[in-house]
Amino acid sequence: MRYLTAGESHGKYLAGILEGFPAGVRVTKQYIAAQLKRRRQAPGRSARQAIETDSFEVVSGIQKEITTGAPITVLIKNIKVFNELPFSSVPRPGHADLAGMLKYDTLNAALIRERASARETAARVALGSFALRLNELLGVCINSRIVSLGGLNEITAQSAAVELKRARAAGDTLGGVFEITAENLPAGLGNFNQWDAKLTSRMAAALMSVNGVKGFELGGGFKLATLSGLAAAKTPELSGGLDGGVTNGRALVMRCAIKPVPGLKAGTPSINLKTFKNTEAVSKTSDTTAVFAAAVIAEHAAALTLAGALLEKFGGDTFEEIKQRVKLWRLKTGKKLAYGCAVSMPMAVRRPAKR
Ligand code: EPS
Repeated sequence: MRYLTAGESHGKYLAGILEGFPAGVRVTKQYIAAQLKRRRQAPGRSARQAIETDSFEVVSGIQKEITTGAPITVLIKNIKVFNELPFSSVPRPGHADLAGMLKYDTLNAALIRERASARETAARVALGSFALRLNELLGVCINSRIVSLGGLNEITAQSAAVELKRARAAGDTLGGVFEITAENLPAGLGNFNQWDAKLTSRMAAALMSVNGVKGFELGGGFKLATLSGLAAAKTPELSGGLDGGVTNGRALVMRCAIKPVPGLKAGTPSINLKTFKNTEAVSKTSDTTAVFAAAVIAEHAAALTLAGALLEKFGGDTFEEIKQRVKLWRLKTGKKLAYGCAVSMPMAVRRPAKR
């Protein structure tokens, strides 16, 4: 299975193509819309999200809401469209602006922002909805939670709202940490034979590709490095569900650190690359925090990678074939696994989305 996205932040459409997805998976329009809404309406979003509706069309690979096995194409319509690209020779420090201007040899940062913008992740969530659904139907439950916001732990809806209001009023932004879990994964996904076959490196790549992510931890992560072998042996769940890059039957637990959005309403010192005069880069479209939206995006990025790993092991053209193989495998490995919520869990039911 592989996927690609295309489209600019203020172009007419965002597009995504998912190839190698099996036939026979029911994915409703409401289900995809609910996932896009979770991304769009996450706390801490900018005014841009109030403008966008993420109205979309699945233009191939599906008939009457059931996948056909052909490549799936999703088109998402942008509401805020630039008929003519603006010009700005002032890069926003911390964004892709300067690196992209150097790379593509342009004085126009707007050209770079258009594709580097996190708007692209709407297309990934649309494609990821298919993968999330496949995981669910095979009993794999992928979830996220916010671990910290702006250095504060134990975040509730109320405490987050207070922090975000304070940051917004100051023209400031906040980073944070989110956790992604995948429960009830069959043991034996991924492979230790090659570096790029390890599910560890594939999950890290998937999650670190989410805009703004600067840190990745699997299971105990950096804490594990402080334990002795004897202590670590008593807490095997700190391996995070992967040993040798292969799922071991425990829940997969990953954490990502996301930086504060660097584009500030309060402005950041920059330079006009046309005049070489010092100036302020002021960002009006930045989120106050990306951590809540990133957690949703990361669920979908994780789902795409895990769907790929499931298809590798249990491959097949139709959902029925895959389902039977997963069932047999669970019966076989379940007897050998003495632990975990996992193996005996019934088909996972996922929270908010209507099917
Ligand atoms: C985003 C769209 C962006 C930003 C934000 C998230 O809109 P624009 O492209 O107009 O700036 O609101 O993106 C970033 C903070 C970023 O770093 O790219 C979205 O749809 O997720």
